[in-house]
Amino acid sequence: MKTVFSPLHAGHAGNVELIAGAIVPAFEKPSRAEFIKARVESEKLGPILPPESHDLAAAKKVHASDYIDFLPSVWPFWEESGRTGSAIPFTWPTRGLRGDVRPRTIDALLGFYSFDGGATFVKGTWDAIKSSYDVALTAAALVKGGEPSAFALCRPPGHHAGAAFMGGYCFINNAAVAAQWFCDQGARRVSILDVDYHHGNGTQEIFYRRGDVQVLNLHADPMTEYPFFLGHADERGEGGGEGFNLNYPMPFGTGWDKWNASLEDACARLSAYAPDVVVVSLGVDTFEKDPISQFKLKSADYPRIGRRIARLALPTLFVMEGGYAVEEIGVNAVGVLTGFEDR
Ligand code: FKS
Ligand code: ZN
Repeated sequence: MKTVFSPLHAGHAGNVELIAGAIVPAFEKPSRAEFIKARVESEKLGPILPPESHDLAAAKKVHASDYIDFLPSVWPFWEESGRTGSAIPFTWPTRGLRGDVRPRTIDALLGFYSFDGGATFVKGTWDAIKSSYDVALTAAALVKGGEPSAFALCRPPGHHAGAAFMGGYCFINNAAVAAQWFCDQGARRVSILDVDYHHGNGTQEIFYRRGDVQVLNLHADPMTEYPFFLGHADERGEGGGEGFNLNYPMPFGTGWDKWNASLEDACARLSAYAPDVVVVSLGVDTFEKDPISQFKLKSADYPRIGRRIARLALPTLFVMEGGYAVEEIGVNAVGVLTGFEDR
């Protein structure tokens, strides 16, 4: 399997986050991607290719145009405003406030285009976002070109980013961009299988009213886990999308047997939908030693996930999302891919 990777992810570094009463270095950090890349190399998964540059038209098919234009403007605006440190959203137009009027200052705009304080900017952030987008589209083109599968080693991740908002370390929804791109290239149906520990709220929002993209999400129950406000089992799509969104919320402590039962059900639904291509939002924060998660998957379980996905016998694009046990993230993420290749 070919991997697409860009070193530009590394400029998105030194970010901080607010968690459990403390401001700490963000868990989503450059070494994550480097550990995965090192494992791709040591396992000889296949060649590692640089991305080709794409314009932002494909991003604007799933995201609002003004939102995409905002992202590269953040850092220059931040500096013009006399700021240093990192740009972090902190005020949101929740219930009772006006979310329909676009304000003017950088602090206001950061809140207007986000749902939490988890998507933060430093100088190199836009170039990293853009490289992650290019990685996803380049890997998608490999699959479209006839490769049975490809690995988009994206960083930053994407599945929390909605049509017009960032959050949870995510800016551009790489998996959604790729799925839409497959549609535009002639795919009649696309399935997105999101196995990250957290619900892919952005992906769900983007495709919620569409029947041409099936979205299957396996994740920790939002009653107790981030992103808290989406991802319940009764969210099944709307209008033409009715029945094409499926959520599998699971409790803290979920291990392989229970998680695998959800995977089996999701795979059966996926096969019944008979898509032309599958996009896997690949998070490995379901791992037992993940520092911010509460599932109990073991390293030996990841190849089993890959094997099950391979049995779908469909062209498959893997798009990297979360995973924070950095020592093991390479073993686990690449374990899915070697399992997929059954070796
Ligand atoms: C507040 C603590 C909340 C945010 C967890 C984000 C998880 C991101 C992810 C992704 F795949 F997008 F990377 N924790 N600062 O793993 O779902
Ligand atoms: Zn996650």
